[in-house]
Amino acid sequence: MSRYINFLDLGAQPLANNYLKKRELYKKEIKYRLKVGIDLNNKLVSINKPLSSKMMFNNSYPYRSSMSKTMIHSFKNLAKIIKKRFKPRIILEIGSNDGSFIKNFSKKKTIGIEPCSNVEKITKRKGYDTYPDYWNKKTAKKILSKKGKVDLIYSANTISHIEDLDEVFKSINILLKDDGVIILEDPSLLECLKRNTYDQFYNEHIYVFSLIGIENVLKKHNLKVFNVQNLKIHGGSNRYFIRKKSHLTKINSSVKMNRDKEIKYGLNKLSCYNSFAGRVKKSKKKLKDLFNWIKSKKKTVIGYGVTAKSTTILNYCKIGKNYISYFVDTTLDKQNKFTPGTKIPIYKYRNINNKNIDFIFLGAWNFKDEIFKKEKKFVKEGGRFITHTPYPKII
Ligand code: JHZ
Ligand code: SAH
Repeated sequence: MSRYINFLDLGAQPLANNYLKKRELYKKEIKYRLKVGIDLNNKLVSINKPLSSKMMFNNSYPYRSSMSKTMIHSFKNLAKIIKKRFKPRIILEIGSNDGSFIKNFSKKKTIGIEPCSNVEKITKRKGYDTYPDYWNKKTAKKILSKKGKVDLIYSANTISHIEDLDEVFKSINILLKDDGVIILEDPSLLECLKRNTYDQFYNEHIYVFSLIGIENVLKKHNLKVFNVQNLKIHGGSNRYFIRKKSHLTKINSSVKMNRDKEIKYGLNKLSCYNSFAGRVKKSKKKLKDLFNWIKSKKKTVIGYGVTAKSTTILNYCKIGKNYISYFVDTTLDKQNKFTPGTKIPIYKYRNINNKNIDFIFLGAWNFKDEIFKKEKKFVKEGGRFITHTPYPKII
């Protein structure tokens, strides 16, 4: 029997990555009620009514991994580790997006699975073997018949986007060699709660995983985590190294350490999530107060990096054009469009000019180090940033 309990209500939300064209501004947007809950049986935290994959991931998907140097470096470093430690002959990536990870390997060694054909094409054009498919048993069997079993399966920021986790791991078990390795990487629930980053919840993030949640899912598929790496990426992510139970040799001490850390924080108890929900409500009020104060001083705010996460913040806190004049972003498919729900214009990123801008709201707060490095001049000339994490403040 499921023991799923809602603990957070983030209100009516549009599709997080559905940037609006000018002609769509007066059309009714699809909205859904974003609630978050926990299944107390397996400790999986998820949004309560996931939308279909086809609705979210199709041939007009705008997200490109390559838009941040931080991601490019992270993928490059991981590729080095993989080559050195696991020496795989064939690697499969689930959710390969624009090829930012697989481009670190030779073309003969990789297979990419990416259902958004507009993005998949980018990698295919570079000569990589990619498939415009969703990851499931049918896809796994197709690859098996064409290529045989693979040595390593990598997936970053993707498994958390797929509702049926049993199907994910059954499909992995079809294609992975018995002594193969799985590496998964997703935002950490512990960091999300610690940093009050409630914006990790939106329609695409069906789950925000903890190690204890992941372990409960893997158990059913005879898979086991043998190492956990804590990463700074996306405001704190975990990289899980997994093997088939039958071929497990050693379990790194990081697994127990992370499990203990999560249990000590209370991730196995509902009370921990209820206090998080309380902090989120306070965060909303504080952010709104901050924006109102800035407005009363007649200062100008723009947004920097329009993210799926910022869709949640802006719609939950009801921050629209009256508070943020426009966003800038380097992603071609987001430019000259408008933010979902709040309809704030999005422009191509150009050098920031202090003359007309007093504050920058960090939509891409997860890349703040990269952005601060780029915008030294703005700060030197008196410009300031606004963030909502760990609590709303001016930096
Ligand atoms: P970023 C997306 O989330 C959606 P989002 C998805 N669900 C997910 O899990 C993660 O990605 C992986 C821009 N930018 O990565 C680029 C600049 O303009 O936080 C991006 O549009 N200038 C699949 O949307 C955005 O910010 C810069 O200097 O929350 C960052 O988006 C930098 C560094 C970024 O993902
Ligand atoms: N791995 C990249 C991209 C993350 S974006 C990175 O970490 O930056 C998530 C990607 O997963 C999207 O490109 C999306 O199309 C893909 N995706 C979503 N559902 C999927 C599914 N069921 N099977 C395979 N890929 C999926």
